[in-house]
Amino acid sequence: MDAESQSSVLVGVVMGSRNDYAVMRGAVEVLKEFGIAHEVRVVSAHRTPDLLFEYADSAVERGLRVIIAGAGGAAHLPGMIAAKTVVPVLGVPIPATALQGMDSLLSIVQMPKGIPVGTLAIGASGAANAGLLAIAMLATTDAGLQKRLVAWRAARRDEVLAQVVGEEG
Ligand code: RP5
Repeated sequence: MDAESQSSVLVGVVMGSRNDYAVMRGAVEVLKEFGIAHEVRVVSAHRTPDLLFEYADSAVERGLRVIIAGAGGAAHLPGMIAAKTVVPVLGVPIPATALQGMDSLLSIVQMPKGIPVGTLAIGASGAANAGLLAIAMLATTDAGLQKRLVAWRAARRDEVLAQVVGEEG
């Protein structure tokens, strides 16, 4: 659900380029699975800096509770957003460069003291985990959501317990 029509979007998912969506869809799919009102935007730190400022500046008054920001090349997007809002920012390094996202990871994770960005793994795992972490953050004040998150994890556990390998199958 890209919840633009809903009054209270809780999670903003932004990325530096539409090409990042191949990875960032992992976060969006998790948010959809849990029915979290969210929006998806392309916001580039170096190509649309004014939009970045406007988006981050208005995040509190728009009621956003978490912003997930994915970036590949010149991955200062999450840090710049965090610099302009106190809404928690989760950064996802995108493997879009010759360095396979290692440069993005280091750029996003090495925020100087004072302006934190919660940094996830490079790529698809990081995107999905950013969605799950956003849900866990929202769940601290939403008992129903917390219950569903616990059930989701139990289902993943049961999947693993049901796995058989080799001749045992
Ligand atoms: C960054 O530069 C984006 O996050 C993207 O990962 C990278 C390349 O962007 P495109 O040239 O693919 O649009 O801003």
